[in-house]
Amino acid sequence: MTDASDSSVRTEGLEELRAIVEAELERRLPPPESTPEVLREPMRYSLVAGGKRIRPILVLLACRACGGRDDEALPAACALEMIHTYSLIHDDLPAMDDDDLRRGKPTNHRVYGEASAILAGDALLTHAFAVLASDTPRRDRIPAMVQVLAHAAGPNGMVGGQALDLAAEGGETSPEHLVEIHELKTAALFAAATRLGAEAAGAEPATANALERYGKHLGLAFQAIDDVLDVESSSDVLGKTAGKDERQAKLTSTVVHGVDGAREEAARQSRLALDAISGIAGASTLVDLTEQLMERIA
Ligand code: GRG
Repeated sequence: MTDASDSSVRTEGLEELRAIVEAELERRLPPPESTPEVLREPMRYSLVAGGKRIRPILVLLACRACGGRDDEALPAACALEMIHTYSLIHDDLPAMDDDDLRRGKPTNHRVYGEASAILAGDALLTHAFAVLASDTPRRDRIPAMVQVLAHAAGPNGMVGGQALDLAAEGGETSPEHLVEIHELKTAALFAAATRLGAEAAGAEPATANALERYGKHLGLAFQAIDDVLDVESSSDVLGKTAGKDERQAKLTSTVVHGVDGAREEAARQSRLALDAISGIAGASTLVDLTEQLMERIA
């Protein structure tokens, strides 16, 4: 395990952080002996399918920034990635975005059928809370962490954002409505990631609040870049279908601001993110991560 005083943290690349997360995700799937294989297999298919693992990496880095250890943050990191993965499985269903490609592979329902994909998503969502509540070492922080995760994933967070996103197709294009959707659909999980990392380390409220604010602005920047990449990149590079937002008449940053304006908005949000953590001495890796995410091509 790495602790915050280890100077190699500064130079550790995203690949190493990803490898830590990958190993833990596999380990924290429900056990094969007590889980129906017809359910475990589609859960595992999407969970270990790759992906950038940005949200769990944010949990780890926020925890380290507060002086915490990786083992304190890993249950929350895995729980968050399980919830994110469930959301992707359900988002790809025919009733929602009806997509064939995710993380460079056929979508869950294309491989296992719609019913199994719905159940795999349901099971990942529920199992996430079991992992968080059972495995988090700082037992006193668990109630607060469960609340953070539930709030970010539910009707006042990601699911609420998805509902507004679907309802906005072909409708009103105001910047205010766009921000409302992006805050819920994307930034809520990013803010939860950094808050959970802080809580896992037992951080003071002011530090946890600053990290949460960082996560929210980073999430808004991330979504603006995501909208640009949907226009400018290809399905091969992204590992998911490019150009879909326009075909589905989605309300995106590029619709509201244009491509250049969306990049400017991403830069503005990333500056706000960095401002939020400027007083946290251990946050230099989050500064590096912010810069890398602004330059991402996939
Ligand atoms: C179906 C409840 C429900 C929610 C769906 C996450 C989501 C809400 C929909 C997916 C579509 C989308 C564009 C969401 C915005 C958040 C986002 C950019 C997701 C993709 O996250 P990445 O790029 O994906 O981190 P990987 O595959 O790298 O993990």
